Amino acid sequence: MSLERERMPVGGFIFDLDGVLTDTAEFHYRAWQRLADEEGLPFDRAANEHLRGVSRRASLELILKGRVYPNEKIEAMLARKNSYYLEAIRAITPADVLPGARELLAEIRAAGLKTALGSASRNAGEVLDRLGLRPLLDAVADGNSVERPKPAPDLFLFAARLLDLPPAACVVVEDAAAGIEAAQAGGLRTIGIGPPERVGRAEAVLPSLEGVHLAALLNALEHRA
Ligand code: B16
Ligand code: MG
Repeated sequence: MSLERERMPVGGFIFDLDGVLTDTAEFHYRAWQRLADEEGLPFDRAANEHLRGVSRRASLELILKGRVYPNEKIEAMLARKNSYYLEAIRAITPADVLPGARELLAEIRAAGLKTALGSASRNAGEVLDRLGLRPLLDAVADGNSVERPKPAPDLFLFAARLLDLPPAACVVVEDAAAGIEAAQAGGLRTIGIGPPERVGRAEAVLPSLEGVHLAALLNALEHRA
């Protein structure tokens, strides 16, 4: 007797941006480091790891570690960090798509399944355009789409609605613990990209999308489900 639960067939994939389709983490890191240095706040690469997939405001709160500033100062710091980030992403080109990602998006669509972006970034649209990935996506959900950031499920539920699919028919591909948590809270399927220490809660884990085909994603889900 099989104990396996009946699963809804996969209808689409929702991809995170930073850490999955491209590596904007380095640009975020440099922008935060510059702000932290100017403000005399302790910050380094290890601290930056905790900001993966975390919204801009929540990231600043983590950096401030309970230090209290007037609201205007907080808003000014957020704007300054973003201006440093925007300056940096002007250098992004289609060559900055992570290995395997473009091919995988194209393969998923050729197979008749849907693709969406599910990124916490409010700058995701600009990054997508610079990468030349927009034509490979059926829908874009980003930091401007919903109020509550990851780990709330809202962003991925919004993306599933845009794809006109039930959450259980969508697979979220994520590199951040907050993103896996968000997807699971919304009842979406999950594939983690990166080390198991970070994304081990996902149904399946892959080191990257390099050389990964649709069949491998579906197989990985089946064997961990
Ligand atoms: P922005 P993702 C996230 O992107 C980044 O990982 C995170 O470091 C950043 O703070 C967040 O976007 C917000 O970005 O400041 O551009 O709105 O991984 O969800 O694609
Ligand atoms: Mg990410």
